[in-house]
Amino acid sequence: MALTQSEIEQYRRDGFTVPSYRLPAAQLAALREALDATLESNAGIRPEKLVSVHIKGRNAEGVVGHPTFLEVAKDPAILDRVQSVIGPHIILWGCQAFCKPGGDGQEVPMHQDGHYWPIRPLATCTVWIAIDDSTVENGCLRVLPRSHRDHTLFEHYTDRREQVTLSSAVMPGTVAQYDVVDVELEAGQMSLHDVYMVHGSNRNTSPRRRAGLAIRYMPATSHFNRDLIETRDTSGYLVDFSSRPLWLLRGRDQTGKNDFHIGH
Ligand SMILES: O=C(O)CCC(=O)C(=O)O
Repeated sequence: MALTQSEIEQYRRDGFTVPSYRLPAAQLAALREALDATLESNAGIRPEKLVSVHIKGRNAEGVVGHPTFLEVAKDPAILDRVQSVIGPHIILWGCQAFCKPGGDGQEVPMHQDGHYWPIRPLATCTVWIAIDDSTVENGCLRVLPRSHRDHTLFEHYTDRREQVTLSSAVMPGTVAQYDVVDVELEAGQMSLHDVYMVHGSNRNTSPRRRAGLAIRYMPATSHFNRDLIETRDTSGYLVDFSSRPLWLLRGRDQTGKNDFHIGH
């Protein structure tokens, strides 16, 4: 159930891959149902900003989560693929639904996730699952292949436009050498991407919704250091790492410093 050799090679070379694996139909239907319930219980929140949706009840970041997202995040078929790229010691530390409604789905400016995250050494594989078909028309994920290669954090600036989902964006000039690739996925397909890879997505001006679930896994050879980044809303919504629960899903904590009690 691991990634194939060519999928692993693409992940290492380009910073992302789209495995041949797809979610079974019943799991996809459960995800859709969970998303619908989550949209209903978070009517006051922009649906691109459903942070920590895997946490039951109203979480410290103001979102009411749903248990199905946590179930999917623990799915062995997904973990096997994550293990292929980050190794056998796996911590689940985040999960966000990015749901762009038809007609007014927000842009996610091109960025590197590493700027936001208190993980040292910086490492994470994001599994991005398409809950709806995700196409150029409805604002699919866009990536800059190979931008992860040197493990460089490029300079970012604050994007002050109101209608964007993240307010930190990579300085366009710093990544001009990379070509953009649109990652079109059918519902149930997924991509995996590296923490250093530059990515984002365009607005959804089509009539069709584009929802995706981004699940964040780090190797337990890194430390989720809650003291590094204070609770703040500088990314355009509240992010509270101080109370984020961590789940050790496979292997052992290699650092001896990760806390698996906080937030549970
Ligand atoms: O869903 C999107 O359009 C953006 C996702 C993203 O930025 C992420 O997974 O880090």
